[in-house]
This record gives sequence, structure tokens and C-alpha cells, in this order.
Amino acid sequence: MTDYKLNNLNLSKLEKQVSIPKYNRSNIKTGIVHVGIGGFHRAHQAYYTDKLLSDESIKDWGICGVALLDFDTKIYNVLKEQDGLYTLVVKELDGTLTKSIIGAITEYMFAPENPMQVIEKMASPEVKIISLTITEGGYNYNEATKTFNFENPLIQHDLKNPQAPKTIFGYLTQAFKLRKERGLLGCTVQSCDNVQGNGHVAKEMILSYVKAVEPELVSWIEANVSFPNSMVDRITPATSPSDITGLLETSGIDDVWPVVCEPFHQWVIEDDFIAGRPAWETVGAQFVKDVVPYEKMKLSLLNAGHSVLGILGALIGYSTIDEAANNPEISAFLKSFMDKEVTPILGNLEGVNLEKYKESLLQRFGNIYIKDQIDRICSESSAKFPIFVLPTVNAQLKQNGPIEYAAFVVAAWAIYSLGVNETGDELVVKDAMKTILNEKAIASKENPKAFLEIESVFGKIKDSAEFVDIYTNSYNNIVEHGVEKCVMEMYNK
Ligand code: CS2
Repeated sequence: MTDYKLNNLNLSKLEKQVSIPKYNRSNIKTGIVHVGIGGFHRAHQAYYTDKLLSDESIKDWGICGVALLDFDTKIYNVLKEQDGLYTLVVKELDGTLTKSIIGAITEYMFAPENPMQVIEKMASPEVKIISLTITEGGYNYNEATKTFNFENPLIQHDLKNPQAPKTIFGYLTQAFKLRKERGLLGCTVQSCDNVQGNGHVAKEMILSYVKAVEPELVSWIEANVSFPNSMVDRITPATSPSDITGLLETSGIDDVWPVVCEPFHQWVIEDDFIAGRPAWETVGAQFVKDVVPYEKMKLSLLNAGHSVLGILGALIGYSTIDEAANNPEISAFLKSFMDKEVTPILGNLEGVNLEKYKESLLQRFGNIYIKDQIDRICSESSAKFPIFVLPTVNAQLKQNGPIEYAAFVVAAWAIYSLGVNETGDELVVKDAMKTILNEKAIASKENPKAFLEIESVFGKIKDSAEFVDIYTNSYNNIVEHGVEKCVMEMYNK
């Protein structure tokens, strides 16, 4: 088989091997600027948009992918080399691979290289949506103070360098300012991150920043920019070297950075797009009035479920999520956590069969072909726990409900933060708060409560005597008996 470098020139030559975009990419105009072009965006929003563009009458919704951080230089270079094209490899439940080349990213920019180019693009009249996958931590929200974190050095940089910002807040402020000065229409900021009320949070955080730097812009934003909430879902592990070589060997596609993902995908969006939107509902997205219950369900079951499997699995010595999910004790623990602690706080979700949803999650987690990295799941836990796990604890504490499973996971996280698993191997802790997590983890050896003192993560949880008690017990038990034995004992009580 001849190998072809993935780019515009070779696209038609790959048609026999895989599905390729069914539209003429050079006719597509940019209607969306998307910030954060990691695997998830490329497996989700860009995938939906690519399907939509197959209808050749739709020409206004190409995506300009923006790499925001210095760290993103690699993905930018790959997209540039490959004319924005990449292969999406869906790993089906039976192990077969469905491959398609996605063409929805028709422009790409590297913000650190040319901030003004990005600001101009965001302010250009044809752009109706600025969408974001900037990760949970990217919203710069301080759990302790419940406010925008102005102390973040990157925010400090943006305050001093408005024309050459580094954060999304600096970029959006400048783009909105230009739109206002030029008398242009507003646009939609669409958060696609795993944050409860992601549109609300995006709005609140952006307005906090704008109030401090350009207070006169606030009322323009309030009148001209909409911030729909959305629930996004598709498990997208990091691409491994064997995914790349496998694609080359089986299909002759020389793609430096294909994206691999599970077959399941879901996108529930609030229909609040001030400047219009693509008809994503024609390709499977759901538009609803109120996304909040869907978000709550997904974050506190799927994402929290991931954290449970990730942290417990890491301590045991596993490296992928399916290993943890296929350990019967751990999976029974997860099921009990979902049934006993999460389900009661979800209330009634009209049109959703929660039992089926939970069942499907266990199946998705257990998919042996996905090989989702535990390192990926445990990374940035300090931004994830406050969104995925702690709301369940707080809701249960309020109603004097059970917190045993969640407290156990928090205790396991404290031990995980020491950076060594139960067999003595080093754990690679990747977290913006790594230093403080580790300091508090060390202090917790003497007094487990020390870990809960990180207020920007835990808020006031340390003031709950009930939580501290159960957490401390779990902590001591894990240290003494190890995760698996404790989990087993939780059943035989
Ligand atoms: C994961 C998510 O990062 C995480 O901890 O839980 O990336 C998860 O895979 C996606 O939200 C699935 O939709």
C-alpha cells in the first residue's frame, strides 16, 4: 500500500481507504473561532460540524482553530502541515476501527505568535460563535472565594499587556472592544468544557475580568453576547504512538496526530445563539431549554466516575481506566457511589433513563479498546474534584445523606498526591497545584485533615465534622489495608 501524507493534495487519494470530507473545503467560510484544539474538540464539535458540512448548501460554519498556549505549538504545527486535516479513529466496542478524515477546521492560528491576528478573527463580522475548550481550570474560578482569580500570573500579564494577552479573558475583551468600536453585531461565546453551568460560569468570569479592565464594555457584552450552557460528551484518550503507526500500517495514512475516541457522543445545548448557529441538531446534537440537569448528570456520574476509577486505579497500580473498571471490586464500588450518593441528588431528569445511563457508563469505562490513560484522568484533579465530586458531597451533607464513597475517594486522592502508588512505583502527578497538593499530602500523614485545608479546592468542607471523620477513617484504612481490601470490606459490613 502506498503511504500518503495527510494534506489537501493527497485527500482524494485516500478516498478508497477511509471516508473523506464530502464537501469542497475551499468554499467554506469561517463562522466559528474555536479556542483549544485538543483531542476532545476534534472528536466532538469539529466532528459534528464536519458531518453538518456534508450538506453542500451549508458554507458558513467552518472552524478557525486557535491554539492559545505556548504549549500548543505542536498541534498548531501539525494542523498547519496537514491543512487542518486529521483522522478521527473511532474505536468501536468490538475493537473494529472506523476511520474518517475530518475537514471542518479550515483555518488555524497560533495565538502566542500573533495575538492581533486572533483578536481580529474573533472580531470579524463573519464569525458568529467563539467556542471554547479551555479545560476546567481555564475558567480561573476560585472555589474558596467563589470569584475570579486575579492573582493568577497569566491574568496579571493580561492586565499589563492588553494587546498581547495570554488568556481567553484578555482575548475576548479585545475582540468585544473591536466589535463595539466598529459597530458590529455581537456573537455567542459557547463553552464546551466540563463545568457545571459552563455558559453561566464563562459569562460570570469574563464579566469579572472586563469590569476590572474595560468597565464601559460590560453593558455592551450584556446586550450583545450570549453564553449558552452545554453538556458535552465523548471519551477521547490521548493519542498513543501505536495509534499513529497503526493508522499508517492499516490505511496508508501518514497522519502525525490522529484523534482516537469512543463511538458514543452526546451534545446537549441551550438554544441561545444571539448571532445564529449551525443546525447541529440535524447531525445528532440536542437543543433544549435547560441543560443544567444534563450537565449535572454527566459531570457527577461520568466525570466523577472517571476520577473514582482514575484515583483508585492509580493507587492499585493500573495505567488505564478499563483495567480499573474491569476490577469487580472497584466497579462495584463505583456502582454503589453512583446509586447511593449521586443518584439521590440528581432529582428527576425528564426523558432520561438514569439506570440505563449508569449501565452504559460502566460499559463505556470498561471498553478494553479505548485504553484511556489513568494519567490523563488524574491530571488536574484539583480543578476536577470541585466540579465532579465535591458538589455531590456538599449536596449530601446538606440533607444528612451518605458520603462514605465520596469521602473515600477524596482520602485516596490525598494519598495519591504523595506521588507513589501502593506497590511503591512513582506516580506522575500532573496538576497546576501539584506543589501545594504534595505539601498537604505530606502533612496529611500526621494529620489527614491537612489535605482538606486547600480552600481553593475544598471550600469549607473541612468544617464538616461528619465529612472529616469519615474521610479520616478512610484515609487511615487505605494506608493500613490498601485500596482493594478497603473496598471489599465496605461490602461485607
Ligand atoms: C474526563 C473527561 O478529563 C477527565 O477527567 O472525565 O475528559 C471525559 O473523558 C470527557 O468529559 C468525556 O466526555
